[in-house]
Order: sequence, then structure tokens, then C-alpha cells
Amino acid sequence: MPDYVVIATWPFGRTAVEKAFPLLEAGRPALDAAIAGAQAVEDDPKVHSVGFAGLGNAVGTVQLDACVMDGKTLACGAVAGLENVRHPAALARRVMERTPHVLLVGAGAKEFAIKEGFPLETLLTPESVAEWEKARPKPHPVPAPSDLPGAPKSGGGGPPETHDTVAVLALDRKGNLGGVCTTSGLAHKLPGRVGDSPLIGHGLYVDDSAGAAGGTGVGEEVIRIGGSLLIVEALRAGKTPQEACEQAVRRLNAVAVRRGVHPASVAFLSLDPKGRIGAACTQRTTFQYAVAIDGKVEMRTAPQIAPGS
Ligand code: SD4
Repeated sequence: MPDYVVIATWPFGRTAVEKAFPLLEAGRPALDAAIAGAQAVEDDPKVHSVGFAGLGNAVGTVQLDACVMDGKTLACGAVAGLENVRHPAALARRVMERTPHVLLVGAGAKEFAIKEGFPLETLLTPESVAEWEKARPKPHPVPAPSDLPGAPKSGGGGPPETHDTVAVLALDRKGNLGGVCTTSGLAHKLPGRVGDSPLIGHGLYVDDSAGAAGGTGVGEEVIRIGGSLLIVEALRAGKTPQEACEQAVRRLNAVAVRRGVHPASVAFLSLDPKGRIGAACTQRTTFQYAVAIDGKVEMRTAPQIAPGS
């Protein structure tokens, strides 16, 4: 069994695991390492789907979603629809540690950030605004429900291009798990729209007694099946992380086919207390993720799971 492991979604997950693994190496708790890793991606202006320089919603405002969870205590915290704060995962941790609540949204989350001393800043950059313009659904400045990414389309919904969340799952030297999920959500989403990423049990779930899971992709489809909790409960029932991720994608596929939105463009990652890793995604999604096991970093590609398989 490895001493410590950290995994993170998408190619930019490499940034996260490279930041996180030295902390795990030094004996720091899984949650600290996962948050530090996620924060390195939130800070990266080249990543237009997480934190600073994330793409705006339908009216061009960046609204961030994030959650964190500690597998030892099941303590968790989250923020959604958060504006002008570049580190939503760190703020989610403050919600977990300094309030009796789990989730703060919108103006309340921002007010809490100010009280906690987080600086307010614009999260837009010239590059992210240009990218937002380019990807903007035309001609409607506010998209009709049928234009929204993930909405049912005749002939099947194509995967939206402007999304990608960083979910980071870590196992520390003491055998504890911690996880983070942080995103700017689907670009051009309706103002106030909340995806799966800040929802405990959907975008993330972590329990030392079973394992951890995180999701990325079209949040509406992940929420519909309770993606991350579904995976952790499969681990509890004896599945490996790989089996549990594939099973969740099969469930998601079945629902997507029923609703006429296949392929739904979703991917899952999982890590168990033994350090075993799993990942799977829907068809036509190239899902790469970063893995660091005892300090050795590599990129892997998840299998695509077809409906009915
Ligand atoms: C959301 N799940 O807001 C996020 C977006 C995402 O890859 O992960 N995109 O629905």
C-alpha cells in the first residue's frame, strides 16, 4: 500500500498534484494538501474554468462554486455563486470550520469572505473575457433553457467545450482522506445557477470508512444521480474505485439515454483508503487525470463507458 496518494481531474490536475504531494510527503493532512493543490489551479490565469480567470455566466459575471470534505470527521463546507473571491475552496473550509453550516451562497458567501479577510478583486482577465466572447451563445445574450449546456437536444446533446472542474482527492500518511471540488461552473450559465461541484454527495464525497469520489462535467447530470455519494456507497459495499466509477457512469448513461442527452459529458474519479484509484467517463469525453503516488507524478486517461456496456 502506498504511503500517500493524490489525484486530480484534467490535465491541469498535474498542477494540483505537484503542489499537493510535497505536503503529503511532509506528513500534512490530506485536506490541507488537497486544498493547496486546488488553490494552485484556482490561481492559474491560464485555466478558464476554475477560480481566477474563470469564464463568466450569461451576463459575464464570474460565479464560483466549491466544496471541501474531511474524510476523518465528515466535516464539510461549501460556497456557491461566489463573486470576486479567487479562493472559493479556502472559503469553503472556513464555512466548515467557523460556522455551524455547510453551504453559503451568493451575497451571503461574499459577506462571509469579507468578514474572514478574503480580498475582493475582479476575477476577469482580458484573455478570459475574450474567451467568454468567443464561446458566447448567439444571438441571445441570456440563453433560452434549450440553449443551455446539458439541456436536452434533438439527436443528443453535444458536450459543451467551456467547462472543467478541478476535483482533488488525497490520502495522507495517517490513512485519512480529504477532498476538494472547485469550479467557475458551466460558462454562460444562467446567473445563480449552481452545479454539482459545491454540493456534498454530488461533486464530492469523502469518508475514511469507505473512500472518496469527485465528479466533473455537466453538473445537472451528476446531481440527477447523486454521483459522488453513489460511488462512495459502492466502495462501502465492496467495489473497487474503478468498478464504482464505471458503475456510476453506467447509471448516468442510462438516465442520459432516457432523457435524450447522451453522451452527457461527465467524468468521475475515486480513491479508497488503501490508495487504490479509479476513473471513468462518458463517451466522447477524453478524460485525463493526474496521479501522484508516493511522489511519482503521472497522467492517466480514463476509460469511456458506453451505454448498455
Ligand atoms: C458544473 N461540474 O458546474 C461543473 C462543471 C464541470 O467540467 O465540471 N465541468 O456543472
